[in-house]
Amino acid sequence: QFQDELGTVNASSSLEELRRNFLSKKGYVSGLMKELGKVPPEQKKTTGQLINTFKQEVIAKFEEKEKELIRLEEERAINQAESYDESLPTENPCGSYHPITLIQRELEDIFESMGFNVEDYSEIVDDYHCFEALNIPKYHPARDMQDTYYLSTPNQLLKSHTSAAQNAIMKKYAKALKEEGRPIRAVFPGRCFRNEAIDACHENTFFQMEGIMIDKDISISNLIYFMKTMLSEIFERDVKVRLRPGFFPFVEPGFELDIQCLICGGDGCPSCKNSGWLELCPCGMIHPNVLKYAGINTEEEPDKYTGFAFGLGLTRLAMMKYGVKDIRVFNEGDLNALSQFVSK
Ligand code: FA5
Repeated sequence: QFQDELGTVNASSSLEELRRNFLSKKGYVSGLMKELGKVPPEQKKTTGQLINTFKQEVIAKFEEKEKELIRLEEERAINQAESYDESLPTENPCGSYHPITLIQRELEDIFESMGFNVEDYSEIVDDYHCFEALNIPKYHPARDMQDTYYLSTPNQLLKSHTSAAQNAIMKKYAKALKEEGRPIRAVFPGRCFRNEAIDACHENTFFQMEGIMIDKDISISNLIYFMKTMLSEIFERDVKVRLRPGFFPFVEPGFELDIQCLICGGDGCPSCKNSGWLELCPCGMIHPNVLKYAGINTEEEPDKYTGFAFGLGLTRLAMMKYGVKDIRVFNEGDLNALSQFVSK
């Protein structure tokens, strides 16, 4: 009877019921023990042993059944769980690139087609590379131009501008310039961090793309040519820009290159802080000290090589190119907003 009833159990609740019927105080096994009194004395021992063996068997079978039921219930739960089939088509099978990635890649292509190398640089930098190698000595007031995040590790900070990579990249190519006469042409995009008051055109985390070109006889006209080419390729239409003097210790002369705001057409709006213009790409001729610190010009021939540098605000360029009114959109991670952009 026990075997038959055990065979029909298919859930832990009915197993419990069977256990009560057989093993509880009022259950079948206890009933058998009570019946032992009625057995003739010479059969008591063997009958008692028999009942005990039966009880042990019942307990063992219960444990076995219990394990089997747990296994079956787990299997059932796994089968019922929402299954994931990665081969099924989805609504948006391609995903999408972040607009900053798109514009960065476009720019990399443009500059590569003009012979520039694309370089990468760390986001954690030291004081020397971020400032001193750029002609900004310790305690120089120009350090206040950027509100820098310093790390608790001594002499480590979050890159506040991509110019922090200039010295290392100049050194990387200095030998080929001096020994083989290969001009240095490099762009280096990167994420920058500043403790900024955030508004429609300022973020504390934003992207820049730095560019340098160094050779004999590089002049402001080369700089203007490359800036114009880059802007006309990116916008594929006429955009108004203006060049005005700007101060950065690592260039001399230095310029601010502003773009007329494409959100308001120059009338003034929150995206350009109502000025009609947006600072986009400061630039200038690389300061002789910066070239000297990178080992490019020697004491004997201090002016042999000249070069230009620019620090393009990539996030602001993306605002203008894609008509994004508020820079915060780029960091908010809202897929509805960010998945609308496609590359050319
Ligand atoms: C610099 O960072 C210089 N290193 C640029 C440079 C390089 C000058 C080489 C000369 C030669 P500035 O702090 O102005 O300069 O930043 C450059 C550009 O980055 C700005 O014009 C702007 O487009 C962008 N930018 C700066 N701060 C922010 C910010 N908080 N949010 C978004 N974009 C910013």
